[in-house]
Amino acid sequence: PTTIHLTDYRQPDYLIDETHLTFELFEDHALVHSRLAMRANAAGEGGALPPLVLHGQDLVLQSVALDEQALTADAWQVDDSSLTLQPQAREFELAITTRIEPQNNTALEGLYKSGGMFCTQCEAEGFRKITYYLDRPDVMSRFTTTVMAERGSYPVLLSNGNLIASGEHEGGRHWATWEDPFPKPAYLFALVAGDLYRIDDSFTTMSGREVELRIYVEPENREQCGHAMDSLKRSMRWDEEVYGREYDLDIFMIVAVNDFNMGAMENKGLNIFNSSCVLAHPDTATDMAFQRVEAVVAHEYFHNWSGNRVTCRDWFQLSLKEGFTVFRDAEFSADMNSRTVKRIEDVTFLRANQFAEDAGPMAHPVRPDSYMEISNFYTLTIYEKGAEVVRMLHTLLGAEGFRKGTDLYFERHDGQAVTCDDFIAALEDANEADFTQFKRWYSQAGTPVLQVDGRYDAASSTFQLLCRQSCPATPGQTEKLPFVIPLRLALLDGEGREMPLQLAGETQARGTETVLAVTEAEQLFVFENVREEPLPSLLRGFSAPVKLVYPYSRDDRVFLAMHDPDGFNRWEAAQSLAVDVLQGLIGIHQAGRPLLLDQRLLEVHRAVLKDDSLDPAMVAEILRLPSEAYLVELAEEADVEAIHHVRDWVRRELATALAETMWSRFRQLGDGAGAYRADAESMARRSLRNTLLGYLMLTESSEALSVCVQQFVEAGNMTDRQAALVALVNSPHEQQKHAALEEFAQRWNAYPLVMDQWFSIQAASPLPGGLERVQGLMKHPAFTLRNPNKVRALIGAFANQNLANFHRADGAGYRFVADQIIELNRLNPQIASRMLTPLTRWRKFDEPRQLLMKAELARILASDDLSPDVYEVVSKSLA
Ligand code: HT7
Ligand code: ZN
Repeated sequence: PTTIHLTDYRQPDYLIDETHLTFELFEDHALVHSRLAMRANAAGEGGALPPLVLHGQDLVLQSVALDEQALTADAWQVDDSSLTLQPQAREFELAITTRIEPQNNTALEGLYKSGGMFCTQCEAEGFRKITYYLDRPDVMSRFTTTVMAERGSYPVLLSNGNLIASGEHEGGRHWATWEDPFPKPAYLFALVAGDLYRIDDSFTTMSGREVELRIYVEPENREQCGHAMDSLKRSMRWDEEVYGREYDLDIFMIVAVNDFNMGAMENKGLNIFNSSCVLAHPDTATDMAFQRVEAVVAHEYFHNWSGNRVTCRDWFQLSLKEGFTVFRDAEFSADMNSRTVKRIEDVTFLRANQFAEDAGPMAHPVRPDSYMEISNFYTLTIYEKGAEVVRMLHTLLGAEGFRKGTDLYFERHDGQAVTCDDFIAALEDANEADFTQFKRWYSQAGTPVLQVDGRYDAASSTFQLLCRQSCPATPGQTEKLPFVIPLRLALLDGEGREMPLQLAGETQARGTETVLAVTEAEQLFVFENVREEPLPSLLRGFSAPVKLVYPYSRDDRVFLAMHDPDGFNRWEAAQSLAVDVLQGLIGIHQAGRPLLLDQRLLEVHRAVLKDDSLDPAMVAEILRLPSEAYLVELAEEADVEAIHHVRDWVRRELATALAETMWSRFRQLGDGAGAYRADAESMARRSLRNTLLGYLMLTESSEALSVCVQQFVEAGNMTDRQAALVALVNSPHEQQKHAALEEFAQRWNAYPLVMDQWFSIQAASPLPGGLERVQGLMKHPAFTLRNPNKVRALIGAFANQNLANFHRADGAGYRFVADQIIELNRLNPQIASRMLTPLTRWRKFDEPRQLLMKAELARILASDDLSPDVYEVVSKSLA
């Protein structure tokens, strides 16, 4: 595979003003007829016309006509990836017919079949698997699409935009024509044909237009769409209120499919969703699934402006739409639920996963410089770090300034394909700001380290904060220049109250919380009139995606965990205390000395458990110890056995010592009876109660076991039932565990998404014999490597969430995952490539494990017919 560089970007030689597509769909093939109104892009007449090079892959070319004249085969050249011909005029009509086989498309890119339905996935470069085209985001065209299929099996025929005509053909076939008035790049094209049930609703926009809302699902899922529809309406309202963005077509459709490589796709007017991100019913979906549906529906809807109306010039700019849209959906979720808890969840995820990516062999800037396979760059860096970068801009400008900037961005670039620089320029111009240095966040990879030291001088009543920043080397980038790091902070007095902030050299006081912009490698900030030695509360709300180092003692962390008025930093203090305690104990365990729990951690947990004023979801977050993945990320060399052993030991110690307090809080939270409610308060209650159940089961008391079994049997919703199942599966109670697993599988075997949970719970269980259990489950009739959700549920959960078993010292876990990747490489390269991530992290582990992991990567590299997706990740991770 070749490497594509950002610096090689050139404008397209030709543009496509109109795209007319006709699809004839059959069981064993599809014919795609395209008619393109094209013109040369270069200004002016004169000069030779360049050759027209269209993208195309896995296509059988049937015919080509230029201005209605059929061409003979000597007038074009075709290879694996393109069709080249020579236009004779600056403006012309090109007509092409291709033949494809959607029923054999297991890569789920282009036009494929999911169950009995035809559907498409064109981002990033899937359209070229449908027909020859200029498949690049800066070529925007008005699409008209006719879909023809047999009426009995495919009564519903959909594409982007508005339905403008439909009719019958002889022999039981029918057709429908859709017209999308908005020019769009090919990656936003969509088509669906199937036997689907339709749920209808409507939304009146802020200007009073009525929009038809439709969700299409397989008929048996029709009761599971209410939450997605509510989420959609709330998203539409929120985008009007917060960003002034109104929906533009008369119809908005969502279709749920079972086989999908990612979460969902924002095709114009016709979003296609992984069914896991649409369907939610209390009987079958957990609270987490409800929240994911809400977030993904919002995310895809928000793309209508941040992505569709204003799109990316090239794929190096992917974070322009993804980072911004993740930021928008995170703010939406924060407004719909608890803001602090949402932030805690996102920061936890970022630190355990994106930080690891930024420190690994695939590390890349938010705007990468090069790639081999763009599908590999739908990463946590593009999405989550990209969203943090937008969040920092929001922090620096304030909500009002940020809104002025986004208004200008949407107004200035509506209908265009633009760059991250254009986004920044709009924010700058609307605010008279200068983000030249800030833009280093787009070009430099790696997680910066922000080292802060504080010194109080009682004589002068000053408090000095010395900030030093650095950023580790990443592939291709050894030296980094200083970033702009927004540091939100307060100074707390001995009672935990925020003190007034007065910076030396400034006349205006800054209130009791401020944001400092750290811009130098080393920078001193001096606060004056500080009446007593403060304890700083730093990086509040995780105001920048950095690793903060401050010489807090454990007592300082306890104090902040108990007193910081900022909820996020209270959690952060408890979390960092737990990290410190766990890291200390890991060292003690490695030295073969007996473990002893620091009582301060226990007392913090006891105090929050007893604090009725705290949101129960916050209590649950504080009680949840740092994950094994995060501890691996923080370690220089991760000792998997020690990490697993010590974390498990601390959980048991906490459970034993706090059993009484936990029982009383557990009972006080009620038994979950009564109608299920998906509101934040009810979810918070279930979250804490089930966290406590997990702890109480560690005490191995018969009472805990019977409460857990009872909850499993009697639960009125999937959240409680699943929490009980997890606790049983991870317990030593073999009989109850097997009975529960059996009962669960029997009851839910007709529900693929519930069975995904069943696979995943078992795959993630750290008890010995995990690999053999997973190997056994691969043979279960509900499992198939062809369905990405199943692969993620079983192989993904095993490799990412089951540290103890995946990293077995004999390397059998690695061998198993490598075998699956080799098989998946044939079927679905995108999914194969994603499954590689845990193996690419080999540098984190001890030498024997490094050798075993590298050997598996080398075996994959040597296997036949390697896709560019897998090749890129394996070769870069071994480099
Ligand atoms: N913009 C969408 C990206 C996407 C995708 C990319 C590669 C392969 C398959 C895919 N399915 C969806 C999703 C989003 O961020 O909204
Ligand atoms: Zn997106």
